Amino acid sequence: MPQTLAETTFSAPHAASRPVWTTADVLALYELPFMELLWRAHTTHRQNFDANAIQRSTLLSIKTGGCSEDCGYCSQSARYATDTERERLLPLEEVLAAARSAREKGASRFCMGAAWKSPKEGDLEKVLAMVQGVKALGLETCVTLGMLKEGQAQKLKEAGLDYYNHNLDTDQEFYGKVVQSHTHADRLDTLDRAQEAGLNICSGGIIGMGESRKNRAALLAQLATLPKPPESVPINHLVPIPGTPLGNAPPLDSFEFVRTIAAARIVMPASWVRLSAGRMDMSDELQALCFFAGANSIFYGEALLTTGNADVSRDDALFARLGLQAI
Ligand code: SAM
Ligand code: DTB
Ligand code: SF4
Repeated sequence: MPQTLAETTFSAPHAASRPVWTTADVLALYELPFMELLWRAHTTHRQNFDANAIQRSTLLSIKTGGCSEDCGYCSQSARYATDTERERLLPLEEVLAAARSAREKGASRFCMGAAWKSPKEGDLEKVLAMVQGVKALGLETCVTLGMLKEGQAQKLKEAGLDYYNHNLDTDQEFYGKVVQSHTHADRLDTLDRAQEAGLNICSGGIIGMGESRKNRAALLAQLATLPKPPESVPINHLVPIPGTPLGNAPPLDSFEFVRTIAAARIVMPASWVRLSAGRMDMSDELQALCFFAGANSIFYGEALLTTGNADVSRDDALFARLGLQAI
């Protein structure tokens, strides 16, 4: 493990001297006894955040389906026969109405997702207007539009965008087994462009695609050692989509998912770690364990992009039962 664990856990967030996590270091965290790992993760969490406060983001798919890419987990790829229908880019007014409704329900951030390999210039102009409109409602803004070309990140920044979401999804070694139409290096280039433009980045991955523990550790090590760690780290549990190559992926041990949240918290102590896709199928107890392990953000609302999410009423009841404060 880098230096001593105490140094790792207690070092100032994003300090110049932040530890350089290797895959072996992160694997060593995964291999700790479960209670030890949870204790260390929770301790780190408390040193950096209010452990009883959970941030809530609401997602909206602004352009659904018909994507040229072949990501093996995705309902929106045009290459697989899924139930997702191709739709056009939503009109501005529809997006703003959804954002107003999310604000009324208590979300603090509004995330807009598009099923694109990368945005065309004309489409980007329309998204810029959406970002400006949502921002004017007093919400934080996030978009996920695929790969960004030179200058596009700058335009998003100028429009007032707070976060750009672009997940590494899995480590370099496993990536080619899940996606062939673009590379892991392409994903890193986009993160680089977004960070260079001064955007906060939201980048994490999907767990449960048949990757090994070493692949999971390598993903976290890579995220933690980006030039700047992502401000937001979504940890998605694969939602198996019938018709995709991963529609029948073998189930993952829930404790391995909790270990991933805990390891993410330890290696990225000052980042928001989001318990993302897959919550609908998780028990309240499993979610509570994830919050204890350091998850402090969720997607809040009836839907993710094309699949369902935990009901708002269920989330409200869970927050009340656990004494969690929504922020
Ligand atoms: N097209 C853009 C891209 O690929 O970056 C943005 C939209 S894409 C749907 C956003 C993210 O959703 C993916 O990077 C992946 O992490 C997540 N995702 C997609 N399908 C998923 C699934 N079936 N289960 C869990 N996460 C999924
Ligand atoms: C992220 O990491 N997960 C969200 C958001 N960022 C864009 C998307 C989850 C998608 C789950 C499958 C679906 O609804 O299509
Ligand atoms: Fe397209 Fe994004 Fe889905 Fe890949 S994950 S198929 S790029 S929408």
